[in-house]
Amino acid sequence: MDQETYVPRHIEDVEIQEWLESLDSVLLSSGAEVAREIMERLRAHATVSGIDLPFSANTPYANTIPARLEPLFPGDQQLERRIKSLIRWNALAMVVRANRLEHNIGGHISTYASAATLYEVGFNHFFRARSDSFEGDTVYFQGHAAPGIYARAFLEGRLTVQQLVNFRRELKPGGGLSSYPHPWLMPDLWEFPTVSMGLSPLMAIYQARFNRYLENRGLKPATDAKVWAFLGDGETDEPESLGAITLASREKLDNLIFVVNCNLQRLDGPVRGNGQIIQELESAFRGAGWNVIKILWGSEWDPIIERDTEGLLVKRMGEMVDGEYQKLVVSSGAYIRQFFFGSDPRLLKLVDPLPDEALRRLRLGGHDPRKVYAAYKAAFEHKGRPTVILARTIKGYGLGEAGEGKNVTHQQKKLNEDELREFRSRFGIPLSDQDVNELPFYRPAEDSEEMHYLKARREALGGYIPQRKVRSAPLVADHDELFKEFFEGSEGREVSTTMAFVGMLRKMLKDREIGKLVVPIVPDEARTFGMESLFRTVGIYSSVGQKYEPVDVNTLLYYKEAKNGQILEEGITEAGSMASFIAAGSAYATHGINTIPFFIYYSMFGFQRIADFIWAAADMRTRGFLLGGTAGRTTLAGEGLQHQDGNSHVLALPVPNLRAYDPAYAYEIAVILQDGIRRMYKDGENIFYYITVMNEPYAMPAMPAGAKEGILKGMYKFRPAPERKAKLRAQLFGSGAILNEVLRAQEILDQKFGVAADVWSVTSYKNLYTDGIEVERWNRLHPDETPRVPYVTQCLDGEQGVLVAASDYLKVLPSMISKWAPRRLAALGTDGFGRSEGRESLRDFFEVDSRFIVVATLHELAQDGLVGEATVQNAIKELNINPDKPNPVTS
Ligand SMILES: Cc1ncc(C[n+]2csc(CCOP(=O)(O)OP(=O)(O)O)c2C)c(N)n1
Ligand SMILES: [Mg+2]
Repeated sequence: MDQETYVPRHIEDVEIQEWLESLDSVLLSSGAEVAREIMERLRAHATVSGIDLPFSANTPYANTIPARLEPLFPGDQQLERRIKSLIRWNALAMVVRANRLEHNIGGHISTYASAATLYEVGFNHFFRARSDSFEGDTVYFQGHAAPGIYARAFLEGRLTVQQLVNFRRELKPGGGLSSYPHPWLMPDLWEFPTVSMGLSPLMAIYQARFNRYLENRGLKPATDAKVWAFLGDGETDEPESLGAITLASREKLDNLIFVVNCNLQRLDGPVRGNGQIIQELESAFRGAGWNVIKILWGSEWDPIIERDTEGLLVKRMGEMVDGEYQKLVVSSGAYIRQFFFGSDPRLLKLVDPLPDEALRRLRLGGHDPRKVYAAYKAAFEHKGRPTVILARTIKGYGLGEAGEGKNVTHQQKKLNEDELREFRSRFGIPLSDQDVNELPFYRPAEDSEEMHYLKARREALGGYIPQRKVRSAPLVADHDELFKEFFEGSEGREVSTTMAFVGMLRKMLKDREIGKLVVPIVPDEARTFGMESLFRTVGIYSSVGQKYEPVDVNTLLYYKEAKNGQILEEGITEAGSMASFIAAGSAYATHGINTIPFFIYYSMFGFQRIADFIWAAADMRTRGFLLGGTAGRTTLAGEGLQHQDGNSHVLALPVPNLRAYDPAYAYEIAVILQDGIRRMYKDGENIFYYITVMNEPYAMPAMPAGAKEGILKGMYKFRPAPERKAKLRAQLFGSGAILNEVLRAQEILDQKFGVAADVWSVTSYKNLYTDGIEVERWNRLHPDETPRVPYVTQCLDGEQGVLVAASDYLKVLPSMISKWAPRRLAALGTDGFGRSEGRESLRDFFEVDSRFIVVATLHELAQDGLVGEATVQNAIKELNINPDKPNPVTS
């Protein structure tokens, strides 16, 4: 057919009517599924017939669940409202009181005020607690809504008045409450730190996926437990928030529910003043394959919407930008009538019967428990896809003049007496005008209807949440046998520490006790680290197994995906891998399973890129091992400025419960791993590990006797000077692959310059530093007791000679321990941008090779007047060093 021959014509109303009626009749006789199938077929038919249908991931600006399909609300709405009102009050009182007691202590009222119904419907009907017989639902609470969660825990009898009074003043006698969810600070209550926005949505996705991983690997039974993540609409601007949503749909995570509190505002103002954040999010999530449920309008709108047979109202709703919607929130009923409905006389007619005040009271969907319940139920029952609920609310709901819908509302934390009274009356809090200004926390009598109801609901759902508990039993074995072989050295065979680590990993995977608990995590770098043999032996986790014959099926190490595969091959996402690490490393609490994650990645893309996740992991008491692969600014050759890592050991310093090691030899790694497993999984310490591993091959020596303690503490003497009677003496410190340069320097110094140098392996500057500051602190606070001695000082006591340290990281690492050394310490390191070069050139460029170590040693001796300057001068010449070479720090 030639389309050109058609003359465009007006579509007759009856024609449209016929189509609509036939769809209605299908819907009535055969249901939504059949109707959908017909629509899909029609769409396909239209496409093959050459009709160009516009793509739209959006549905109209209307509730996804129409009123007629709403389930019955199973609770007592009146009672639930009274309970919710008390929680609202206590949350508000807590923040306002804290700010009266301590000016500017902060806290948030308006976030919870907008989200109260979203949480309360969850607490009363959906969130199931963890118990011995059921793993429970996992809930990520929006960080800034914490006051509401505390206020509920107070009603539940789980927090005291004292604690509420001390909100944000945790150090006061009797204890207080942390500003936001922090398991480190409140380990019995909070499970997940959520306040750095964007982290929790991504963590929730990987948590839901990890739950499936545990099921598919037979580590826990399959259940219908859900992961709920509550986020702000402004929060979705963080790239992490939406960054992994396709993983959730790809993995068919119908155990995952996002609830986005769409109050259309963030901190400064509207999220999308000139657009519609809800529609934007809908298309992003639908496009990614999620089930999207919008709850935009409350029940009061239903009869109006029903009267609108022409669809004009939905059209008008879809035209308004969020800035206009926000304006309606702060406007009178008359304004709403004129501005919103007044755009079309037919719309005005729809609200004719309603007085202005009723127009002001038209609730939004997110404040209507019936709508919220309907959405949660649909999300709970949805199969095959994750669900996101986009709930429209008002920021600062109920604050009235004090901030409802206003741009300043996010920061409102002080209400005057009138505003408090208004809030009290609005929510029917039984407090007199006099009392209200004192901001008492209100808890109904134990035998009141409210308390009975509240407790009965939680009992029915298995107990209280949030609640954090260590659920796993400690490991029992000591794993001596497992690690023994690595203490023995490679007998001259050249291997890298990465290879050595992979060897240990392979062995751990076979261990009777920990084998099944090991979770190797890798972001598309397994081949780089020589881990591909594990593909075949333990398999790559895939929730669908392997639907294809891998291209390399005929090889020994083929790419094997399996439903019970053990490796989490995450693809190129350090953030996602870290989220898996967190899920696996906190399963000892979440699931009572001691999974031991080993997340190995390109070291430069760790702390540098995902430090905030690492900080959250620390807060969460996550256990496990982070392995920075291809580490060392000069050890990773060729890759240049963006890849060569001389930073991560400095960036690891701030994380208090992280133990960071830069080991040189296989036995050092073995000692650290064995001890780490013991400390974390047997003794239950809340620490985790960062270990750098390199790709430079060299012979691995056997462990010197008595080295274990020093390896773990941070330094030990690896090779004493060959000639101990020499007059010129030095103590040299090396770490990681640079230790070999130090050993070469030791030889040159001995043979060419008559300097006897002892060589120390410094496995952890962080440990030495932590020990030093702790000893200093103790001595400062205990002046009357025998002073303690830092470990560095103990080690160097009586050791003679000048001190020179070299590492593949910034010079600040050795420098920060120099104050506990008996003398000056010269530090060589790799400050500056990397270069694309070979190892030798890089070590020359950064001045950390054996020649520079020799020169630094001689220079130190010259400073002490033990050799002449000419000796240094000669050495520079003899070792072929260009003294006017570019400065690596600034070039
Ligand atoms: C990564 C990060 N950046 C900035 C902040 C500071 N901050 C706290 S709340 C907020 C606005 C939140 O808006 P939204 O996500 O819409 O939450 P609402 O309070 O509106 O529910 C900002 C910018 C933060 N907590 N985390
Ligand atoms: Mg918001």
